Amino acid sequence: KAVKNNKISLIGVPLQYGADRTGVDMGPSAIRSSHVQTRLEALGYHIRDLGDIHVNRTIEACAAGEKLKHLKEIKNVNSQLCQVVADEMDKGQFPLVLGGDHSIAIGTIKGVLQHVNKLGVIWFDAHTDVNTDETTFTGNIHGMSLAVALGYGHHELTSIGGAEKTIRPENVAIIGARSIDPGERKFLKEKGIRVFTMHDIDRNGMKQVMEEALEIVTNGTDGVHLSLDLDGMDPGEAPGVGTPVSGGMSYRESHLAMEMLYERDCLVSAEFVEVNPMMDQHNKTAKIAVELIGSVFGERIL
Ligand code: B3U
Ligand code: MN
Ligand code: MN
Repeated sequence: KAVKNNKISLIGVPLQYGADRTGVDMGPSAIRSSHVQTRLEALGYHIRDLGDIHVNRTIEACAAGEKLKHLKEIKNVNSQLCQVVADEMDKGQFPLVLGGDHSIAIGTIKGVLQHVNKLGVIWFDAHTDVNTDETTFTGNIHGMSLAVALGYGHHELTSIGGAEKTIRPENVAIIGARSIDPGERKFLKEKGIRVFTMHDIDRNGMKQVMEEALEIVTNGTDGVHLSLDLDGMDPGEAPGVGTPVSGGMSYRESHLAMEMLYERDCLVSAEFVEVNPMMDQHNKTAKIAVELIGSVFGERIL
């Protein structure tokens, strides 16, 4: 088995505050209803479903107010998530986190970093999520989570799980980007983060892009985390996302990326985020999420 660990813990995070938009909080139930557990069991994995992390839904927690919207509750949820992910890895479980908006990558990655010192990250997304409190136009924390994992941004976020626990820019590969803010452009350039844009995928094909990306995330690391934002895919195929951007990765390209990740045998954790059933057609996007989960855990056509 190429994902050596055959014990998976499912962790739902019904968080929407990072996207400041309703619907994405229903992502975990949409993915569960699309039979993620039986699909993984059919591949020979043992699944422990931990249920959902508690998200406070009172008016106070919902109040946006400050520049970073819903900072307090997002910090609270991510701190819990960090602890749960670390605890599961302690028990030898593979954490598979179901979002929820992409701000949950903060808690997932910080949790994994309690175990894996040098962690590579594949960030599959239409966006690059490297805004900080200083560069953000929207105040939405889901556009900041990769920067936080690298150690940049608001102290309330970078301090989760310990400010010293960070990933390194040279071991990050962003795949599928096509919507990058000016401040993010500057950040990516300054830190030397490798971005495989849709242009690169069009020009060189997903096979070459993944070969290069896998080299970056495995070089000198002890494991790789997959952070997959469903809006990386083309909204024609995966319409159930909060911030669709046209011109995304196709169904086949996305599966190829997952299959190549499985073959490389490097994953230690994964998360599938931004599934928004309220924007979806017949739960199509949650179903695609489950199919991609199948591929990254070893499902093959033949
Ligand atoms: N970069 C923009 C837009 C955005 C980021 N992530 C999503 N949308 N899903 C921002 O708000 O930071
Ligand atoms: Mn994202
Ligand atoms: Mn995105």
